[in-house]
Amino acid sequence: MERLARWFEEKERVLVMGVLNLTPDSFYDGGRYITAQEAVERALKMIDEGADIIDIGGESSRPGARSVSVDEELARVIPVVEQISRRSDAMISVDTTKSAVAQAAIAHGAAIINDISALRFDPNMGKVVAQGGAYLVLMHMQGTPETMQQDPEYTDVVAEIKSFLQERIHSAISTGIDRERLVVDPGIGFGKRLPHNLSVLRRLAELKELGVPILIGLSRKSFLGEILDLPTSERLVGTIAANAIAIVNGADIIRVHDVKEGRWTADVAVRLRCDAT
Ligand code: PT1
Repeated sequence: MERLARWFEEKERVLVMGVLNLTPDSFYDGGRYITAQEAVERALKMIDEGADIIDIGGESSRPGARSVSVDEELARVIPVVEQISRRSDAMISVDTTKSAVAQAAIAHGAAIINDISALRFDPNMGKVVAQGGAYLVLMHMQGTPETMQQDPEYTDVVAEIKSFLQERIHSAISTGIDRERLVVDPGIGFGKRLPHNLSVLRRLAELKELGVPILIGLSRKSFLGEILDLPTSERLVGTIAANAIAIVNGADIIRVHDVKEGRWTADVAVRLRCDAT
């Protein structure tokens, strides 16, 4: 819990969030269910490789993904949260839009709720996060995961994301969440075509004006596949290149599948910011 708090004092560090998917249909490492024990081992390895945060997801949000029931998501996520928090002091984040999952996760040791709907899908989410004293990631998405890639359109993508996030920050604060506990995320690949994703990464400085830390999740996403004409398994170098630029442009937290490479990218790129000492 203390580590994100320290971000506010010591800004010359980028946090690395390692992705732990508990879904059988993840876009990169999916394809089968992993057991709780395998998931915990994977998390401990990511922590050893330099992850500051483990982001645990029990429902896929990739384009076209199907939703899962509360009971199924609880059964996948909670045992893993509980065991990781028992065996490590890394921060635990839970990628969920459901307040029941968030509440149980916080009770079992999660410090961050990563809500890709930014409090829009479950009316109780704000209250649960406020009462639990957790951090909250507010992410931008046009549409829903099922429909978001059908025909995303913007007049000015960065201005629209910025005003959406500003409104969601005010909404979160009005439910009782401290401003100091908020993180924003422009939602790379969530209702955005290639030029939209590129504009966001080029113009991240405009989102810095919101005054809260910025999380970027671009690891192995399809915009890299479009540029490189390569499948997810071959997108690591593109991921590193784009994360380095995102960090130079102001990203504070990067969400990655490949933690060792993400850690090295972060530690070099943060030193190459114009205002680095
Ligand atoms: C993200 C994110 C997330 N991404 C946050 N949480 C995913 N805060 C899940 C593609 O275009 O960026 N930020 N949780 C994964 N979602 C996607 C979206 C995966 C798009 C792949 C694509 O390939």
